[in-house]
Amino acid sequence: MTTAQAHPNIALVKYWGKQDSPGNLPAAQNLSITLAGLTTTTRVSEADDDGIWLNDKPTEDAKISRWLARLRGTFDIPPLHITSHNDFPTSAGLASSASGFAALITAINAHCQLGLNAEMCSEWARMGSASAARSLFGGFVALVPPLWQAVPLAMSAHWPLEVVVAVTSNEAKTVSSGAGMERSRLTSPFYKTWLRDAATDFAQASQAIAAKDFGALATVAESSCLKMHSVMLTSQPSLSYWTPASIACMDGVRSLREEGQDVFFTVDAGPQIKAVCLPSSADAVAAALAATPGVLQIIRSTLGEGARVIG
Ligand code: 2P0
Repeated sequence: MTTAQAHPNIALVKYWGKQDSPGNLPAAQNLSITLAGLTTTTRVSEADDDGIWLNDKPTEDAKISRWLARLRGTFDIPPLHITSHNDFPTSAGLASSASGFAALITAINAHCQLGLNAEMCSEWARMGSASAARSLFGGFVALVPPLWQAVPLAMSAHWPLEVVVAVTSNEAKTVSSGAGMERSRLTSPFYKTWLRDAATDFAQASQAIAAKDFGALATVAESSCLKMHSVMLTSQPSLSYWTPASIACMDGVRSLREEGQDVFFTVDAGPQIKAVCLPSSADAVAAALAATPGVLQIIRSTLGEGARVIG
């Protein structure tokens, strides 16, 4: 039996849309931070047949089954009993598929002695869920061409940012990210503009991280997030992920910033708000978001490490 852990990551320069080619490749480079405060723990052991338990419930997951079949096309892997547990809401815009595939390939790699290094694990994780490639690494992480294996940009200690997650719904999303991206690629009039801007956003964010320039990172990260949601909203049918509480939280973050706090927001394919801040602002940000009507739960996190075997 082998147990691995991985954390979700949140993109500060988002990707939304895939390349029209095999390998589950993002259409544009993207950049994330890994969150210590949310954890997926995955255990694999040999069994007579494959079986997957997600959060203690037996699960039929076509995505995981297809991915396992592909892995078995390259490696000799016996039937596996897989259990995976998230200590945070699953499939609700908190990147559980990212931590899930990162923990799974890390556990299988160790258990079945596949001999993959972290970059190769990242590539396999990406084939399960593109954002999962980034959860192999901690701190600040890039997912870039030509290899589309994640690349660590900086360790957490380089710039120990904090993240306050405001959970505004525990419902699983109705349209998967993959299906939503394809809808946007085919129907949003803003899709091409979105892809055109990605390289500039990526360069600006990388420079801001290297220079620890919070204001510059805030500007480019909020811009990337809002451009992605503009693409989502202008898809047909529209992909509208925000609740009234999400909008109230974004307004709250802007007000906090006007009051002098170092904070910006980012939002993924779900209604949760992630407020990224300097440690000196984290208490004020958490208090303000906790007091926002419609916020169900606050999760606070520092930046975390990459996927690893724990036993
Ligand atoms: C991101 N998201 O860059 C963007 C922003 C959500 C919004 O990557 O189809 O898990 O499983 O490969 O990569 C979520 O989508 O999609 C995602 P699949 P993925 O973090």
